[in-house]
Amino acid sequence: MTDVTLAPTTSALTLTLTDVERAEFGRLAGLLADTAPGLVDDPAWVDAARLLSCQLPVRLRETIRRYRHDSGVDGLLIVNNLPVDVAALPATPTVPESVERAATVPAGIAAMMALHIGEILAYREEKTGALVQNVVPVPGREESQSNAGSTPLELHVENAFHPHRPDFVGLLCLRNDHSGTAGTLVSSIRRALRLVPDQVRDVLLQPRFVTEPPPSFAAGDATPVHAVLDGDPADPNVRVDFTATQPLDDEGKLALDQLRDAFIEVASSLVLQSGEMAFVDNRIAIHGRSAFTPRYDGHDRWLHRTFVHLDNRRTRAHRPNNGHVLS
Ligand SMILES: O=C(O)CCC(=O)C(=O)O
Ligand SMILES: [Fe+2]
Repeated sequence: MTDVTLAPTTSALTLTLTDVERAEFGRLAGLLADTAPGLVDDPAWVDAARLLSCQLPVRLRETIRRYRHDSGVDGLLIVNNLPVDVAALPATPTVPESVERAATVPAGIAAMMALHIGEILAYREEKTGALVQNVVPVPGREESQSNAGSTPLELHVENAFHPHRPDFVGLLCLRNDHSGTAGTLVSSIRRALRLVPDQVRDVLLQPRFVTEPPPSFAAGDATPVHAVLDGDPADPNVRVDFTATQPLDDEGKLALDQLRDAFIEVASSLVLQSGEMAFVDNRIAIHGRSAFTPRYDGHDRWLHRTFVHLDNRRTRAHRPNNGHVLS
């Protein structure tokens, strides 16, 4: 990836919890951690998390409601001062495909946030369908174009190849990297579109592209031919992964290159620190990650990732037992 010129600031919907609100959230996450059977992927625990999320501080619920209605020009929600106690964290995991099965306080925070925005989900073929996944650097995977890597991760819509890709991606920071500088790169089509000439936009609106599954998927087929932009041409949705989406012709290739340049020009780096959580609207925003240097000493960068859908009925045929895992 080439160097990124950072936009001066983002206009994300941002909320910093007061210490009283943080303590309230911490109490709920504590109750959830003590809820039987203490396993994130258990339906009874997810039910409890959904109900408890209705008791979150009212300012947080108002902010989430606004975000769900319209995620703004950046498609971003950022919540700061969440009750993550760094001193109480275990060592950052280092194994491949790491997921959070235990109902810890941070897992409860990530799950309650996701469940108040919408329906939490995961994919059977990705990280064994775990609802809360660990984003951590993995020894030997430094160069991988996945969240186990530590070289720059190219901008992408999450699971762009999938017919039921997430509507939102949540990233809760437990620990940032040692230098405190690793950044989640974010960019949105609402900002980038004005830099895309009309004739290029018209190419991107046509079905002239295919997208492969990412390396995190154990199985899956490339898409049928699809458009990169769809919906209202003046405010479209985007479906692209700049390592996995291939143009079918030269005009498509040129259009994709110009789109990438536009995204990079308006991108921002979101340097999440412990206790900060971002949601990215996966319909209008794309994300990636800067490079960083892992030490594999137990104190490396560690995020919890969750996915959200707004409408469970649309995927019912793909969710056995009306559960949260798409197969
Ligand atoms: O590490 C990050 O900040 C984002 C990685 C990523 O793209 C993901 O986990 O989906
Ligand atoms: Fe991603």
